[in-house]
Amino acid sequence: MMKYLVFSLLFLAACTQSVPTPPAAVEPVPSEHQLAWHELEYYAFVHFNMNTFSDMEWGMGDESPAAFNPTELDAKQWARVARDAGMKGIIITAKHHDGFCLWPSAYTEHSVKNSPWRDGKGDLIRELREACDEYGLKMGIYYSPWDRNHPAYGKPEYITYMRNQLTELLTNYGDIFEVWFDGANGGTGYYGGANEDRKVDKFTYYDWPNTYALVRELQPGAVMFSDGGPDVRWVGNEEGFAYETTWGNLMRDSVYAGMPEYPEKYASGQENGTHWVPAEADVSIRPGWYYHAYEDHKVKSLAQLVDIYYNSIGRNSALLINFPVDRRGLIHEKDVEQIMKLKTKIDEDFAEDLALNAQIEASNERGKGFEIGNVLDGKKETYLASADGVIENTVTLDFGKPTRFNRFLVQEYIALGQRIKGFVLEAETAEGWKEIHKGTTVGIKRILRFDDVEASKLRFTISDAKASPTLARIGVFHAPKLVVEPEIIRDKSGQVSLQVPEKSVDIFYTLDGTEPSAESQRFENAFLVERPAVLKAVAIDKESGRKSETVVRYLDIPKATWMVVSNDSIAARAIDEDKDTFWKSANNEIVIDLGAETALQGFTYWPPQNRFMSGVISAYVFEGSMDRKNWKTLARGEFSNIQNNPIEQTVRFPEARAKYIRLKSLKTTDGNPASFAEVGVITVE
Ligand code: FUL
Repeated sequence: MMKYLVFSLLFLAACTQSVPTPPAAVEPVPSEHQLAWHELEYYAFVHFNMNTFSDMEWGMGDESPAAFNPTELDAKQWARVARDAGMKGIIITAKHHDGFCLWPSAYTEHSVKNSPWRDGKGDLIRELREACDEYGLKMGIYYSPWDRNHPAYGKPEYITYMRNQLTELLTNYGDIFEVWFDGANGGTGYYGGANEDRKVDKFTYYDWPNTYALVRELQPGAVMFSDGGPDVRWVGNEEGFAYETTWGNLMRDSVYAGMPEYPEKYASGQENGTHWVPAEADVSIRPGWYYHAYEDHKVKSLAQLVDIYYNSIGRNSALLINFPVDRRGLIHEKDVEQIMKLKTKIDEDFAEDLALNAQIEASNERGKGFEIGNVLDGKKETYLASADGVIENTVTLDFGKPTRFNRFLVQEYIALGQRIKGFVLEAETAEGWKEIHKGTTVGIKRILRFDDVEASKLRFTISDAKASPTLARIGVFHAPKLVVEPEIIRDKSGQVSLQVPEKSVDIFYTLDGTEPSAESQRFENAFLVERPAVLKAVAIDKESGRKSETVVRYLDIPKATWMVVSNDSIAARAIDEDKDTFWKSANNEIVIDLGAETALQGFTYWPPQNRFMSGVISAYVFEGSMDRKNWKTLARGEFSNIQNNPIEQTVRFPEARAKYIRLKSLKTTDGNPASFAEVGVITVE
């Protein structure tokens, strides 16, 4: 009897041992709707609204609804493009800062119902809903808390208005997957005719806890986005780049939308963050968020889009790429071409998973159900886990023969929390083991990009983690080479050179607007461009003949004779044709002697490009003079959204002649003296 009992106990112990339990969660963990959102990974933003017609980035709010009149609007075209590009949803700017509503809201006259579009009977949110349903996409809503049109903005009544509108949007248009709250808010505006500056306390004014509760009640499955979540956070820049170290966790209660120190302090998340608030990287396919015909040749190149992909999705972030839908109401042909090139390239890069042909083992396995095979089974709910207390784990892949690769993909099982905080990737080449990459975080997905390696074995070592680590997937790929377009560099005298990151290519260019090919002028040495011209250049791979995309740049007159009128020895940095150097002007202005009387049609301004720039001009006056005594105002206005998107600003005005020009700052984004990275002129129409 005793023997039988001991035997049964041992048997029981063996049984319980052979069915290990999952590792305990490491808090915080994603909620169910956040997990569903993580699956989307890649989706589209559409900026289309009043700004499309006023040619602005931030309308003042005084625009007439009569101006909103797309001629060929087709939401199905947007949905088709997004679906074909591999995107899973579309977020639409239902209302931007200027307050114009794309749906016939019952609470304002400032909407499509007073526009000529569809005779005032249109409802763009409804059209997009139908298009998304037809193409199997999810729909999201961008709603700007800031409203430069509404008379009550800044007062408590406006919060009621905002909630009424959210109720319309979140009740009448089916399931919404994401509600996007912009951090940019408060400032000058029309405000029903008051035309004044209205500051709000961004932390308290919107009573976010109750606004969030309303959204949650109306759309329980939706995630809410803002700088500080509550569900998804801003990545902290508008370039589409997450960070080497990116946590899903955030000290959420320390953050609010529009917080000035957010990008620097919080955007990459925190190891000890209290809530799960993963990153979303938002970026426009063109420099601006809204359509401007003058950016038709500035659509991002394939190389830029590929960088964005790897630096967002490959760094534990979702990716939201914006299409500035044009005045016809269509995604522009050029934008379609580029987004489809990205799709083709990414499909090529991940066409064959070499890990599937390898023998794979881990230095530690928790036991049955948590073995290494789970990282290759294509199922997201199975994963490798090590025993409790075992932090280090090394996964080795043996290809059995020298194998060429240049991408490594790894995923944690994030339902149990993000754990890994240190790893090393090594390969056994003909010269022995070699380190490829040493990193920190992994999260939902990490993709490492490196030069071709030929090796028979590959080793991924988790060296540090918050608790015994989990791995849901490992993949190894050999992506075909991407021939990158040349970079155009011009100096102050007008000399132009063309540079490429790789030596194994030839560069060809044209100056007459025609498409460059192997028959065009070959670039050997720097050349002078004296008159305004459109420069087009390509790189062609010597070995394969593969051609890069064409890079196009408009070059205006050289700055050879220009001088900044200032005693400061570094003032010339503002006209050195290098946007990476800048001059901070103590008196908030720059005066430039052009050296000769010049017929001007406009000017350009590059704000400083360093990471934590200061003195970025947001409101300006631009003047011209023949004698530096009598000045004439040629343009005056604001550079909207320049803080978040510090790109070149282009301002055109009716032709005027001047020998001297003066760009005066009326306001900088941080109140510091104005900085000028580069000032230029436009001399042709
Ligand atoms: C920013 C806004 O100010 C821009 O206009 C744009 O909507 C971008 C996505 O967010 O904060």
